[in-house]
Amino acid sequence: MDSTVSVQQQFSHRMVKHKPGELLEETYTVKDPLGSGRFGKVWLVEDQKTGDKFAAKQCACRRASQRKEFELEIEIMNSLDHPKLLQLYDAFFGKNDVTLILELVTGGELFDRIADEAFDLTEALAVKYIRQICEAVQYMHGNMILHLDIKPENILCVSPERLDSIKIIDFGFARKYTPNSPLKIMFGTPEFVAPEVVNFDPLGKGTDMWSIGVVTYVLLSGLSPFMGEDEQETLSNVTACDVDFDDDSFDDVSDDAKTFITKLLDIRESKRPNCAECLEHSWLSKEDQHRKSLSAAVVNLKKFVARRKWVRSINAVRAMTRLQAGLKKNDDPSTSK
Ligand code: PIT
Repeated sequence: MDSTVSVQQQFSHRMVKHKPGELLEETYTVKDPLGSGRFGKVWLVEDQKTGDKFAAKQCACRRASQRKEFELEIEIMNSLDHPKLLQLYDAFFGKNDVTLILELVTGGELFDRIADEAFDLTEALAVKYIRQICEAVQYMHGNMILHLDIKPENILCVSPERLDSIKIIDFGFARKYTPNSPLKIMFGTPEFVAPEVVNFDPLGKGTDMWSIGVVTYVLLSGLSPFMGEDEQETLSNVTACDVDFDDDSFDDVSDDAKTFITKLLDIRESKRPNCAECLEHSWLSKEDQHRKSLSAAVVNLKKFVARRKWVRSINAVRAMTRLQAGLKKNDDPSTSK
């Protein structure tokens, strides 16, 4: 079954080479803030010549190693041309910051929209979302790229009028994958990372599939399957693969959906279904079933979204403190490189 959701792309895919930071202000005018996250602030900007609107993500970036990370992100975005993956338009490297000019989407974060009062979440709609995520990730995996940070914050709605159409953002953790040279990295978001990330074992395509399983679980229940009292407990719940569907909010969720999630949350990376297998799974192939409203999930999702925002604001303060500490250190001639 093809995705029933087609979207227009704002511009056709471009190969972006970064330009000097001084050119940024000559080319774009900053309008309104669009949001913020781990990645820094995102602004609505306008091309001064054409009036075209874009999103601009700006990050403080002073070290050569941080610049390398952005070069990799640009290289990866240059190789990804898919309507469900946010496209890169332009990039500027300034003295102390990096700015990426990105495709503009205006619908905000998917989970924020679902937690809205009037939103009628059904399993049929969840199927539509998870299909789009699987199609996008299938394309990435086909190009031997792992996303490695699939989580609710990185799923945006295309526009307030098209809340059924989404795009995946943030390729800041994405990596090229070569089966014979094991990729071991320790990053990501505790609630959504796979056991092999926590255990520092080799990562693979299955690592993203685990995160899709967690996102599906949260989408259908509003509950976070591995959430503990603190980060340590969350990570040990992940490595124990300790997951159940006991909560009342699962009463309205189909067995088909639970089987789908269980297959993805397999402790063995290589045993998890890939995107093609997910798209063929009976839960994802019957979009027109399950029209019942998941009202318990929406109630829980409101709490989930509020808690995530709190965690993110704490992390933003921590990042700022680290940044300031780093700046102080750099000011000290005895420690600067
Ligand atoms: C938009 C609208 C919006 C946020 C974004 C884009 C953010 C995109 C983004 C892209 C990345 C990344 C982090 C954030 O690493 O509200 O059009 O590649």
